[in-house]
Amino acid sequence: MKVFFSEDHRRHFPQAELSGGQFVTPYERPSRMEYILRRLKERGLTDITDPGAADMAAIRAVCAPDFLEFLETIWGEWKAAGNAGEVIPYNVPVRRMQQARVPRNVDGKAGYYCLSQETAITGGTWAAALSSAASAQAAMRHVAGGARAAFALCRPPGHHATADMYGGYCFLNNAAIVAQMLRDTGAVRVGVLDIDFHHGNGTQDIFYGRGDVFYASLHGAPEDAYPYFLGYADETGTGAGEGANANYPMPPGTGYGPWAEALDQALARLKAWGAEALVVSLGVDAFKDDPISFFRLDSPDFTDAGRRIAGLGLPTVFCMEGGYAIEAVGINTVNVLEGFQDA
Ligand code: Q9C
Ligand code: ZN
Repeated sequence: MKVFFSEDHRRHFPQAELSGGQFVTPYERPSRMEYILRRLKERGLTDITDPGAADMAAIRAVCAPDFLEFLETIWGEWKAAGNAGEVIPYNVPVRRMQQARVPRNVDGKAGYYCLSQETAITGGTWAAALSSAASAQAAMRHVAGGARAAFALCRPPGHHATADMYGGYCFLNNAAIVAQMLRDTGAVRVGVLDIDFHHGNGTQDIFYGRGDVFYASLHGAPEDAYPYFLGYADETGTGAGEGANANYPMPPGTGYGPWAEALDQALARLKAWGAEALVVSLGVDAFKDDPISFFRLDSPDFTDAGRRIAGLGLPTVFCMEGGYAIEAVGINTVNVLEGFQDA
């Protein structure tokens, strides 16, 4: 399987993540990529290509223009305003507060586009986010050109980002950008399968009212897990999208038995719906030792999951999402790819 990856991910490495009332070194850190690359090479997945520049038109097909301009310019404005640290807004629009008008003030503006304040923006964030989207796009083009599958080793991840908000370590929704590109190049029905531990609120939100992209997600139940405010089983889509959204929230301690049952159900839904191409939001934070998650998957379970996903028989673009047990993140990620390949 071909891999697409850009070293420009390194340009995003904030010092600060708000966690437990303190600033800590972010869980989502550049070394994650080193572990994955090392494992890819160990297992002979050595066909790794730099994606080159991002296709901006295909990003604009999903993201709001003002949000893209915000991501590109906020660092300069933040520094010009005399701020010493990284971009971290201190408030965001919440219940019954104005959500239609964008503030001029830099703190207000950053809060407006933020959905979760653990995620800091630095001088290199925009370039890194673009390079991540570019990897996803190159993987998509490879699959559109006839390959059975490709792996986009994306960093930063994407599935929490909406068309107009960043957060949860995400800035541009790579999986959504790829799904839209697949639609625009001929696939009538595109499935997105999200196996990251966290609910992909961004991907769900982007396609919630649409009947041409089916979003299915396995994740920690919102009562107990980030992003807390979306991801319930009764969120089934709206309007033309009614019936094209399927959530499988699961409680703390969930092991591979029930998780794999949910996976099979999600795959059956995608198949019955008639998906012609598949995007997989490939997070491996469902792993038992993940420091910020609560499922109990073991490394061999990821191989089995890859095998089951291959059973769908669809052209598949894998986009890297989360996974923070960095010693095991390479093994678990590559296990999914190998399970898929060997099926
Ligand atoms: N105290 C992805 O996996 N909450 N994002 C962290 C740490 C945010 C996860 C809490 C988790 C975001 C792509
Ligand atoms: Zn995650």
